Amino acid sequence: MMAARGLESQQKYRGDRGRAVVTCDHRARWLRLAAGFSGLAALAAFTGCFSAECGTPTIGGGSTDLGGGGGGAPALDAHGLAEFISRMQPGDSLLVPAGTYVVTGPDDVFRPPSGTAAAPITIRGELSGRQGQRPIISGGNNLAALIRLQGVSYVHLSNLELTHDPSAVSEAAYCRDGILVDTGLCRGIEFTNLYIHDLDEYGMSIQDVDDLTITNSRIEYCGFGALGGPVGAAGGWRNVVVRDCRLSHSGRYYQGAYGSTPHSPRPAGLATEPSQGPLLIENTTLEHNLGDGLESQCLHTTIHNCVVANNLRDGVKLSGDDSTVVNTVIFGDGGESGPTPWCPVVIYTPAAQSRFSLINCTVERSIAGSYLMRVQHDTPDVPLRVTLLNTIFSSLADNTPIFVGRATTLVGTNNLFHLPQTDPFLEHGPTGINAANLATLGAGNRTGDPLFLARGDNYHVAADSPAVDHGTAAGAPSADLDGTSRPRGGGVDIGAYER
Ligand SMILES: [Ca+2]
Repeated sequence: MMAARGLESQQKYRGDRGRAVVTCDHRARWLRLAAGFSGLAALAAFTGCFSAECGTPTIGGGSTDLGGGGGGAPALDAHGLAEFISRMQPGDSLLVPAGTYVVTGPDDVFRPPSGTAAAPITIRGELSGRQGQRPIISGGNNLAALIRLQGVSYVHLSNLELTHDPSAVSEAAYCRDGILVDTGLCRGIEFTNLYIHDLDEYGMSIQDVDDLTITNSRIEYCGFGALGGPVGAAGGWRNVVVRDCRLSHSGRYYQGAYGSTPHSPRPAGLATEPSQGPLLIENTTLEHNLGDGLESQCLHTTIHNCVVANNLRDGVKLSGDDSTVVNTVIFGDGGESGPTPWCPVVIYTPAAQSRFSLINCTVERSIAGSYLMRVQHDTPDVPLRVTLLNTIFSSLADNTPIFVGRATTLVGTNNLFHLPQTDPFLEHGPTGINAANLATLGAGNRTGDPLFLARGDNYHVAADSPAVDHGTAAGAPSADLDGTSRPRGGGVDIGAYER
């Protein structure tokens, strides 16, 4: 049945679908792969490995078509690709050509098998055009996901666009997750240069993974969130890196409709369940999400060089021990105006003595009657250790204090506070801190207008800002959010940017 359907589909899409090119290290492996592929008999003959890919020029000089626009061979559709992918073996590399591949049912879902550390499974889209257009994998019929990894290891995916089928209507256009990582621990996974958008649930739903890297990817307009997933059964997220990504506009698309109505309680840019970590989020922008920008319940979370902006609910929300935010700007109200329970920074956990740090961050939000930061607001008697270093806290609105639970040990060094309409601006249990007793917080703290170049947009500071040269070098990162080395001028600046 599968073979017949594959060929039928290939003929149906003949001429307007791309060519799939498989490359591999060894001719023998390729032939074995080809022999097992049900639709291959009618396709173009093997001509050798793609030398640039396999690095074996004695074999190379050609490529193998799984179908396509040339030579009268039938093109391969999503179903054929899915079948082929299911037969890949460690070390195999599949080049998915330019084109659109419509996933119409569960049999079309890409389910790569495991590679090995030395010989991963590689599935790479062929970039086309001046804009580097990726092959598009689109789907509908309320599919759970377009790509599914279940307990597999050493799979590398790159250069693909995943979305719903824009040519379909109503349920035929419903598509839930882009990539689903569930049912078993996945290891050694790399996702690079993916564009995932306009899906009903998650861009990527990730349950249990160890050693996952997501780089240079853009995930937006997913109904439940860009990166998220269910509670893990094997430690959740471990050794996860998210780098050079844009995670935005979560909750602003659902089943064909755009708008500002949330369809999940808190569609976030990134949200994890409790996990072992570590999790590193670096050089990544999380903005315009209808839920939180970023909520990590991973132990050992590091947020480095990120911009978290204009999210409707909390900006950065942390609950895992040993979590740090560095060189990160957190700002914007997401369209909220009145008092809200949402904050730019929230720290909460039932785990006593958990440690959290903000280092060279810039935190700004001006919504009257709302906290600028909350630490153990609901469980003030559970003690934490919180360090605030070289960080700017700014709000122009009335009554926008920083709240820190009374049992928490708070150490603040060389921070700049500018909350002119809130006195005291920091509530630490029974202690109210303002300019008069700021020294009780620690050394080097000060108050004053940071003189942002453009509040709401550009959080670099003016040359005469009180942030300039008033940070401490001890514990400061060696470069700022722009990559400019620290210190410059007369010393380290307070905030995410050095001038
Ligand atoms: Ca400086």
